[in-house]
Amino acid sequence: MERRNFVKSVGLAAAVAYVSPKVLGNDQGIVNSSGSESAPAPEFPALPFAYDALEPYIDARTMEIHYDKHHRAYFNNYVKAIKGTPLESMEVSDVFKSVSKQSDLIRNNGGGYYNHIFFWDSLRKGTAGPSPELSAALVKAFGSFDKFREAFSTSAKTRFGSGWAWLYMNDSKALAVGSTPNQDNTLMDISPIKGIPLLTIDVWEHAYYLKYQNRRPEYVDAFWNVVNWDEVNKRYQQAVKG
Ligand code: MN3
Repeated sequence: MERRNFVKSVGLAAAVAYVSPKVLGNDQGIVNSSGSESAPAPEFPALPFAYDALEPYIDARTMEIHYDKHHRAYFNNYVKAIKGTPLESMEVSDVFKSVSKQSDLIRNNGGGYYNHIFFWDSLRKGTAGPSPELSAALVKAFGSFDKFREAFSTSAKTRFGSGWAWLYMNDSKALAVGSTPNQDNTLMDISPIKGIPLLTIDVWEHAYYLKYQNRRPEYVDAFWNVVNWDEVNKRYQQAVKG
């Protein structure tokens, strides 16, 4: 399955895509007693770049462990947690809309599954910057691009403990920044900051400790060298339309 299709399955677009049961082995796609096939589990998404693609800002060893151990564990635990439940046929982004009614297992692992995909797609070296439309919206909300960057960075640097900082479009269609604890995100009904996410940074220690140790501010400052503005611009366009 193409990565593009997978991204749709976690709710960044409309369609749901599944890996064929054959690929996953014989415990998937089992025909139940009513004769209908249960939903096969989604496939763990490929990392959209090589482990060393973001060097020296984010090192290859960190990327490998972060993706292959941390992200994979959230994914596996989420798939296990929803197995045999009505959530199995739902996009994870739709599960977030009423995640307050779900277990912590689903909230934390669903968040970890989704947030990391969103984070990987937020990262790439060498993109040009915000589009004229996004730039105008950032200036409107924050006064200038530099003030936006400062607000986002401060949010990331000051999030106590583990979590994420976000640029998002709130319900009034204005851009805002803020942070969420643990694996929460702005799509969750339990989040005090709500809206369509546009850009994120993971500030869990596992995202930077090998290279930066306790120096989270250095990692946050380095992050700006690898923001995938092409993706952020695209998300902004979609958010404005939606
Ligand atoms: Mn992480």
